[in-house]
Amino acid sequence: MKLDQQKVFILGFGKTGQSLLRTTLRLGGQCQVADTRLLDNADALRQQYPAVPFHFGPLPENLLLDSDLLLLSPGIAPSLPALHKARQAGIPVMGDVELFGRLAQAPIMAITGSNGKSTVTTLVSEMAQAAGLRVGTGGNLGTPALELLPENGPEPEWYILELSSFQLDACSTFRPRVAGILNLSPDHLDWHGDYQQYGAAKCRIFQQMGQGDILVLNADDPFTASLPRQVGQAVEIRFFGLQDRSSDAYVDQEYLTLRHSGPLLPVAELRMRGGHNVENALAAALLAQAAQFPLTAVQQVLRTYPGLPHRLAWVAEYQGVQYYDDSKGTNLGATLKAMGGLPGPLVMILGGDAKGADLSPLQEACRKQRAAVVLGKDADEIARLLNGIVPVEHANDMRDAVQKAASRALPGDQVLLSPACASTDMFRDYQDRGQQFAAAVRALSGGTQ
Ligand code: UMA
Ligand code: ADP
Repeated sequence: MKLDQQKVFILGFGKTGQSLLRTTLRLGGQCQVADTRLLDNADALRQQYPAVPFHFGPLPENLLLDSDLLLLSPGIAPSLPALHKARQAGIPVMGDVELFGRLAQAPIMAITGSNGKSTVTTLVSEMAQAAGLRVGTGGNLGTPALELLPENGPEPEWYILELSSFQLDACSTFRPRVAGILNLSPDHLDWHGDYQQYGAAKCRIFQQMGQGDILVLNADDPFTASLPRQVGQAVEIRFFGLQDRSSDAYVDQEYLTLRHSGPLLPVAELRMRGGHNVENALAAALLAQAAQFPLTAVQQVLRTYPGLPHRLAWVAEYQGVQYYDDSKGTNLGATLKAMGGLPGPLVMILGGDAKGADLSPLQEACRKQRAAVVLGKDADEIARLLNGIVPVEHANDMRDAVQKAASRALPGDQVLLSPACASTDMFRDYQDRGQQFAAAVRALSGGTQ
């Protein structure tokens, strides 16, 4: 693919925008960049790329109309007026994953879903590496897909990508050879407009798949279980499902089992904890099998991989109370799973940016819990929901939240940070939120922060 002399406009200049700029300059494009924020490092960027015009701040509606191609960062919502106008004018638009798919030669495995993506992507990548394969792993997980393309030298044997609904929404010809949709529950509704469009974006993962390709779906999830009628006939579908023995991966007599290979290992030997991680293990094993990674590597990783930080991670015990960090619980579905993974009673720390979601199912989930502490942008809304169901306290920051949670908890309880909300209204990101939680927990016992 060449972009010689083409006028390319890149929207958003975070990690992805930078990968788009490096790639399109290499392909010969004449690039401009716009970011609707006033970036602190604007001067440094202008010095680094003297030939590239940068636009910072609100976008004039006609700014993009003289372009041959628009390249989108995932965070750019379709409702942006300048983008809408450019689309109406017929200017081609694509995201970084679409561009990546056009440039990559090696086979691609792509994983999406509302929850469990990072865990499953990391597990499969570890399995491939344990088998001695060279893989490029990234996407929504952190490293932009385009950064995985080698400038010189051979490509990896597989690319393994975690993909968000934002990234998939901007795909049109992207074709993974193996793909997985893990589950669907409401998230990012402010960006997509509604649940149906959110689901439709996820479905773009299989729309170009064909002969010889394999799609892994969750038999226990109503959305993914209903997908086969939308999938092209040439695509082979394989299901994972906790108890369903007609699935291709399931649990039988306490063993994780693959239908075509037999028992893998006892559930009790899985290093990661929680029922949702049994699902993640089944999904990862099925994806690895679809890509023909050796089963010994699959077993080895499931036995040893401890799980990613900030996913239902035990932090400390203080005065008989266990503290858990599930800061990556950024939507309702994730938080409900995390709550179900602990015995309770729980003191919940909830709140942040709910992204337009209806969090009312928290009422039922909190009914038998000890208390809730709320913070962040949607704290008032969550407090209103839980009023009369469980004692609720407001907190100003994470330290305050942990102190209030500690004063409510009784010996034997667990304090769980699983906010059901994004973090960026108060924290740099979910990692920062989880680290502040752990520091505040340590401070309870007089430890340094
Ligand atoms: N920007 C605008 N206008 C907008 C929105 C954003 O100009 O309307 C600008 C911001 O000012 C900022 C830049 O765009 O300078 C940021 O771009 P971005 O939001 O697309 O984020 P990146 O830094 O490129 O990171 C993205 C993903 N972020 C989002 O989808 C929001 C990262 O996922 C991903 O790891 C990275 O690409 C590499 O692929 C993060 C995420 O929160 C972890 N993802 C969501 C999730 O997991 O729920 C989808
Ligand atoms: P994602 O990358 O999709 O956000 P992660 O693997 O980072 O998923 O897990 C994020 C959170 O989602 C975890 O902290 C946990 O609360 C929840 N979770 C993980 N796996 C699942 C699953 N299979 N089903 C539902 N919730 C899950």
